[in-house]
Amino acid sequence: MAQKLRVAVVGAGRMGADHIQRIHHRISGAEVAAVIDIDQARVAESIADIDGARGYSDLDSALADGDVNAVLLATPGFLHHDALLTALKADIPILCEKPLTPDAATSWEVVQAEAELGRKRIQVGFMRRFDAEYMQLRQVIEAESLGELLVLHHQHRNPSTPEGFTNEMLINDSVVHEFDAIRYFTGEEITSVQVRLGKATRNAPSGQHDPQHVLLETSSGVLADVEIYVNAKFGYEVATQASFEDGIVSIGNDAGPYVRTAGQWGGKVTPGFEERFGAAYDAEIQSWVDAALRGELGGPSAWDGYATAACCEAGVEAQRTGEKVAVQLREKPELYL
Ligand code: ISE
Repeated sequence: MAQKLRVAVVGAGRMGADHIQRIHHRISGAEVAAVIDIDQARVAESIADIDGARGYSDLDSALADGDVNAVLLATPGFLHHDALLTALKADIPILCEKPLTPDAATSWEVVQAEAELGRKRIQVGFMRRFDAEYMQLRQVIEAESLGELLVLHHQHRNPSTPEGFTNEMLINDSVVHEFDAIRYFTGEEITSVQVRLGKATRNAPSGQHDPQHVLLETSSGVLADVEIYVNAKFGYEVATQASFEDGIVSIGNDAGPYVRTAGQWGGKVTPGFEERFGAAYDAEIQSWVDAALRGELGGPSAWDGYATAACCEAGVEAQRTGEKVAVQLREKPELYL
């Protein structure tokens, strides 16, 4: 393997631009070699301060030029499938922002293509696995230091939603993180999903029912619930409380300086996911780079992407029908065992 990853970043929007700056300024062992986006003005802006980085409008041309040995996909999920198959053909390390693809059938095609290649090349961008408190909670669960894990309560609150954020996206774009987090914490697959729609906020755009209450269970019977509330206005919050036989663990509560001034006391609310998970994104990308340079995978795999896509599919059906929907998973290929 090369000494450095020469990364082609596909998509120079909000996440792509963030990753470009991250790789350029904070990640060792990697540099931005190419940026690909149909919007050439955006490309030019994103590489303005990066010597040697080149702009393209499609991934094939960037790969054909031969200066690239890794791909980071930061386009919307519906564009991932074809780009993933192209990058797998090139047999180079891939970091794919979540979701792997927007549905289980196309995610399964990606898993099959990678299994055929016989090497794990795709890491999925579930950055929460690199958050310090997430890792600490997982350690408590694994070590059973508080006995068995019984129940997980997740709160996922966003201040507002971007234009075009549909009702299904509450599941596919937001709860998808919770599906992965529950699988990460428990080391188990999720077996069923139910969605309850209660009283809704007047602050949601039309077509969105917000908040929603998502109920899940895992293969050993751990119960989990998620409050997904994406127009919560006050700020950003992603928190979990875990109930064990011998104690309760809470993570994700706002921290930072506690200030008293002008007759008031308090601290600051986290504004968004970049601030909440900035350190986790750094750790995620560094882990991807370090592992890729060793020819390994540094985080969640294409199987994790497929399994969460299957949960999302069950979640959207549950949202529509109000029923408890079983998650359908195919047999795990040997590569991921
Ligand atoms: C967004 O795409 C993210 O990935 C954020 O982490 C999540 O909090 C938000 O709900 C999503 O829309």
